[in-house]
Amino acid sequence: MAVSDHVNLEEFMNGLRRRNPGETEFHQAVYEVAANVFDFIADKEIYHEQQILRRIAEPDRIISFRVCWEDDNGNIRVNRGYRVQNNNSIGPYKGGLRFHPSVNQSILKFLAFEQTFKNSLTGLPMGGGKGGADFNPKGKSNNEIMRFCQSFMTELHRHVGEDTDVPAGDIGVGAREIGYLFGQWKRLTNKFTGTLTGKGREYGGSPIRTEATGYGTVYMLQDMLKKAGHDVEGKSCLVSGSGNVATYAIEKVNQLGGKAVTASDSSGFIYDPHGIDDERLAYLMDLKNNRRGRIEEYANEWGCEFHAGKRPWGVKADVALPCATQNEISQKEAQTLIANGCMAVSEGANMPTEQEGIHDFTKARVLFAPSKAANAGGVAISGLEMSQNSARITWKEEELQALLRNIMGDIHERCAEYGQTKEGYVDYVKGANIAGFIKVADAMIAYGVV
Ligand code: NDP
Ligand code: 2IT
Repeated sequence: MAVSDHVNLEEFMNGLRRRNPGETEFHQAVYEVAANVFDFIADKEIYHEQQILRRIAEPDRIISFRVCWEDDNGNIRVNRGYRVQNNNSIGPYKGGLRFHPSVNQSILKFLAFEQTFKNSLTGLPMGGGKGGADFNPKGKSNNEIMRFCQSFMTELHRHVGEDTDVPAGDIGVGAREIGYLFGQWKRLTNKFTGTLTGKGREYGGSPIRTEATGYGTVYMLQDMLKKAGHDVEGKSCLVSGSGNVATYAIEKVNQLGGKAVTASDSSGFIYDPHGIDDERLAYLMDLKNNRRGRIEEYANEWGCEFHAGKRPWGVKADVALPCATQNEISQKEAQTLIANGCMAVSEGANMPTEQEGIHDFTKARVLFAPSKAANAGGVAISGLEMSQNSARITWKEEELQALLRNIMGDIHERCAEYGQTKEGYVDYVKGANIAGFIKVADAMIAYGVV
């Protein structure tokens, strides 16, 4: 086929939209990658001929199943569970499970697609997958959570395994849920293998897996700032979310001498000009992890502002760290951040910035680390949890801390290599997409048509 006969980006996206009607998050995630990859492969015939991007954007398989469970009042409840196994060209499917009422096929397909590139960027042998359920953990008792997890795993166990597909946590799935899920997996299979990551330390979990995503997001920020001649020290940071990723991002900001002034949940955000220092962060972690409280309680405890129903992006600060969920920075909010002098954004959440917002950040030369690079530290330590489980050993915390720092440094370098522009600006979005793509694409070519 002559190069001029190739489908162009618009034709490719039209086909994708036609084949996946209504799946707007999935379209958005694929577009972000395709826009860069089409440029990169313009003169690389093999990637066109082999239809590589079209194949990566068609999940290997999607498993969808009913999850029945009984609530504390004896009512039968029904949810829908999923596992999207996107691509296993460079390793077993790997990616988290999300329990949230908004979960649907489009969201999990976008997350599994993104995960494929993210896992490639870590340099570890992991393919891309994601799963979850439209189950709402809020207000549920421990016993209800346990029964839900057991029912969910009763179906999922047929499709996962240490060399097949290795789930982990994501929104609504933390240490407690992983414990219940792993307990049921072990019971059903009569095996003790590293089939889930993010496990408790007593039963095969890796040191620093809990901290890794948030820490990694701030390491990425640190490396971007350093390359541009700046430092985290003294920088004010807007953080959204108050879960796993947000709280450990705040911890690392504090360690590096920065100051986090906001945190949020789905009910609103708190603005604490004093900074969420270690004492206040310990309170926030206890509030969220042990008491499962709302962010407003933080404002009452520390006498600061609570803005109900709002997101933090209108506050003036140097840096933004979105760590809650997808599409939580609109184009308008991106423009407000730019107008307020925000110099860097590192995405802890998956796809938190709308496409047009990313465009505006790039145009304004804001240092912008996209999620597939910035939050890859979590899955990287998951990959190392798999290694430790296979070898039946546990590495020391200091070793894992150093490995995480190195992996994030390598990711930054690879993104900078492929994202360097002639004007001297680093387009980290482009860099992450291309660096993540190449390894998966070349493995697929090696396998032939499968
Ligand atoms: P948690 O469940 O621990 O925390 C999620 C936080 O985000 C909560 O504060 C929650 O508020 C808020 N949130 C969730 N959904 C929404 C929404 N629709 N609107 C507003 N706020 C919302 O999840 P994580 O910290 O693990 O995950 C946060 C993000 O990071 C997600 O995008 C996830 O995919 C991504 N991520 C997570 C990794 C991990 O290792 N855990 C790894 C890489 C990425 P509320 O309690 O009110 O719902
Ligand atoms: O989005 C993600 O990278 C995660 N939720 C973590 C995945 C994992 O397997 O650790």
